Amino acid sequence: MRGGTSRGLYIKAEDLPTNIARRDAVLLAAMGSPDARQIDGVGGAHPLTSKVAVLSAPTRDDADIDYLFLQVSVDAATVSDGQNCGNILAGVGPWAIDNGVVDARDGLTEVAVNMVNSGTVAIATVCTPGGVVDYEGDARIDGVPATAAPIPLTFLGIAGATCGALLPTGSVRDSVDGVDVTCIDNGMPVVLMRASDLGVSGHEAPDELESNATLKARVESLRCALGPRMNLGDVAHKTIPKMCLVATAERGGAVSTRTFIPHRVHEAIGVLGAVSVATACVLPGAVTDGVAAIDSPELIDVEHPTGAFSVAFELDREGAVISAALLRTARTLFRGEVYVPAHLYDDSHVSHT
Ligand code: NQM
Repeated sequence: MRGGTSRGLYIKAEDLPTNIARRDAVLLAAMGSPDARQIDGVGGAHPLTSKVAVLSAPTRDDADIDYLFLQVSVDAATVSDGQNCGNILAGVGPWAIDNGVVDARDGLTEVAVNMVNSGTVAIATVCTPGGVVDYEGDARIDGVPATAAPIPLTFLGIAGATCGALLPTGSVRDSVDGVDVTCIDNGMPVVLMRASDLGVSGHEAPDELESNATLKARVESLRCALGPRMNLGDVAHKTIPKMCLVATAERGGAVSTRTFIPHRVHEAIGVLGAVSVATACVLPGAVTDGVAAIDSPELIDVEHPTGAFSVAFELDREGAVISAALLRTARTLFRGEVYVPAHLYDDSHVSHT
């Protein structure tokens, strides 16, 4: 399925080996990793198209389905459950209904998804006229050419979901290696830095930033220094924290972003990544102060290389974020079986219906 601006395999947990090492070997083979082109698998040769949703019956009373997100590396033999993915999440509601896990109503159906990676619940609202998922519609999200049915997502209680605190270093702004940063986790651990502090405008195209070896090395060195301070331990081989360069908005939004995820630069921005960035924008003292233009703290437009991402907040009286809502779309692309070498899997294949 395409989920938001990402694409991945949606697999029933029961169709995968229970042993984690075997499961990971099967997923690496299914995607064709490690290989920069993923030529021997179904991965799309980019972190945004090398993703897996593992789906199973809910393990908590307030959820309809469990969703474990796995990031399959493209050019390394690693599979990580260390982060969430709000884009792939967008496909989980429709998948749950299409696969009989959730009964649809006539009109709109709310699906409560337990995001196993963080132990938090997201609510997805799926268009279900006549009790059937409707993927067609007029909703447009930047980074996806076609329109589709809207899938609003609402996140509650995601502050510190991974790092244990919204501001895991205990401070809204830190200085590391001469660079001011804001480390924040409102659903995704993100380090915000002003692009100008790193010698770039923050308006460059992703491939231009990716080919800047000096910048990449600097960003990675800051990331590895900050990982332990964000309660993430040694992050050298982890996909978090994400590293986000912020600059003044170019198209009337609140702020412009370029996000290292962490080795490639996102063509857009991750869902929970955008929620974390938008949250920093409404925090006095963050590195976005003087960079972000905030018309209303309840609606923050986070610009990215292919458009903008609107995050709507419910705030308490003190201005603290209670919940975040945003719009995604999703589409089923293919339903079938993906084959892996027989020695990896008892019956030589893994099905993903
Ligand atoms: O932040 C990419 C994506 C993501 C993650 C990444 C995401 C999120 O665009 O919730 O969606 O940052 O690795 O799919």
